[in-house]
Amino acid sequence: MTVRVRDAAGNEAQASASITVDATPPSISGVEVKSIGPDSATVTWRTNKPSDSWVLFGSYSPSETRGQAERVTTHTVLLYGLNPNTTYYFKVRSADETGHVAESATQTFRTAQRGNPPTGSISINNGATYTRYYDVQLTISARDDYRGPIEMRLREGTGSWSGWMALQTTFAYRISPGDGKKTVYVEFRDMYGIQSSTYSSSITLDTRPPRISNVKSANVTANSATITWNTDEPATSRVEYGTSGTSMREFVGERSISSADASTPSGDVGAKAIIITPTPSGSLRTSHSVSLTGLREKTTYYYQVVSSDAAGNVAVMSGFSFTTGGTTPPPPPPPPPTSGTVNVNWALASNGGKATASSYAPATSEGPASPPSNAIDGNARTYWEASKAGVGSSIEWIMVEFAKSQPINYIKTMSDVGHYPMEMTVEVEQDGRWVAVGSFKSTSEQKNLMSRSGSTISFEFKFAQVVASKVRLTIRRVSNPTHAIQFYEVIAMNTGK
Ligand SMILES: [Ca+2]
Ligand SMILES: [Ca+2]
Ligand SMILES: [Ca+2]
Repeated sequence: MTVRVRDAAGNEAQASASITVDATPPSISGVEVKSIGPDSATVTWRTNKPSDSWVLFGSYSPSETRGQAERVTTHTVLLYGLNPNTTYYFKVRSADETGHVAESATQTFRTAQRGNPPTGSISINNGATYTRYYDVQLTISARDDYRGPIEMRLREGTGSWSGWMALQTTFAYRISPGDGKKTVYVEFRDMYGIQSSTYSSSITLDTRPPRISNVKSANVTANSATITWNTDEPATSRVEYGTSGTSMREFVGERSISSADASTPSGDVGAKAIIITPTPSGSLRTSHSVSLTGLREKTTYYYQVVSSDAAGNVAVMSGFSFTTGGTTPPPPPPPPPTSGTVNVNWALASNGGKATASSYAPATSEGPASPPSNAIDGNARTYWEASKAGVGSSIEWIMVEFAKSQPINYIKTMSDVGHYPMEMTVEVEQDGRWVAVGSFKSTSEQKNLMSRSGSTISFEFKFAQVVASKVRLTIRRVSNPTHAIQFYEVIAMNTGK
């Protein structure tokens, strides 16, 4: 293009310039809809020259607009906030720098269904039945029909839910203290907030070792012996023995768990938590019988019994021995009570005795209650046990009331080796007043009254005959301060001597 000018005087000037005139709009090709989800989709297309990127869309007609003004030839526009399972109408629009606009034909796409809730699973300690630690390991899995992040939340028992957190397939979890069954629940939700049903797994927390009682050796021959004992819950059977009281290197019975494991603590062991407890290899029972064979004749063997419950809590009771070669005949049984007024146990319930006590251990998952009536039922395996361990600053007592006043000169108690009194007063009631007929406060006083048979500790009090209707035993200290006082039987009679 050229411009020529002339003024009134006839002077002429000339100027030239050139411009490019683009009269054609961009050409749109390759319109595609990708990544169609329940609430979003991506629209892409190409243009033959740099142009801006706009998508007009709506569920009835293209009414909303999304895009960007930047001029490109490859266009990508994300549509979000869409409704699931809905048909959308859309067209794409691109304008070049001179404002020439191109538009595609109107097309449709349909968003995905919102889908189903996640499904999943949970297990505690790989499905173990028992644990002795508060710290456990959860194994969690979850699946969803949409490939978005899954969240989870946790709850124990009737507690409250945790906050939602990202799915973690291995999760260190702390169950609440207190022995018993613990159930952990998990729920999941997908990225659309659709919540799963509740899944759960349970494990039984057991932090208390078995209680061993009634340890006896029997059938001792020149080269064999049988050791029997009881536990108050199903437990393993193992006898460790040797010819020295300090080195019992031989054993018979359970192989996996020995007395060396008895010192491992239970419950809260903090950073040292051993998540998975060892499993006993042998079967679990409450009545134990282990035979020792291949023994040397006329030899004293020392032994201890070891029992582990299913959770791996180990109890050891030691201090026993026997001598092979038939040199240890069993002690003669005590004479049976005779009729009349001599050698009749007036404390016995079947003779009208009634027992009351300061307290007694309630029933637990480990065993039945230990009411004072157990101490006068004539059964040397049932026992009264106070509810508090070690007695402490208070005292524990058991009182037996006879059916009527009786002459007595002898009182005997029987306890388990871990549960016998270290300080005890024995009183009888005469004319409404309590009168002491025996007591011990120190081990030297105790020694004269005490005898032992297997794991049973007995105390015998002999005194000048009195006529009484009640007997009271007051205990101030227990042999094992972490145990409660226990009496298998209380006997009160007139020996006639
Ligand atoms: Ca889903
Ligand atoms: Ca236990
Ligand atoms: Ca009893």
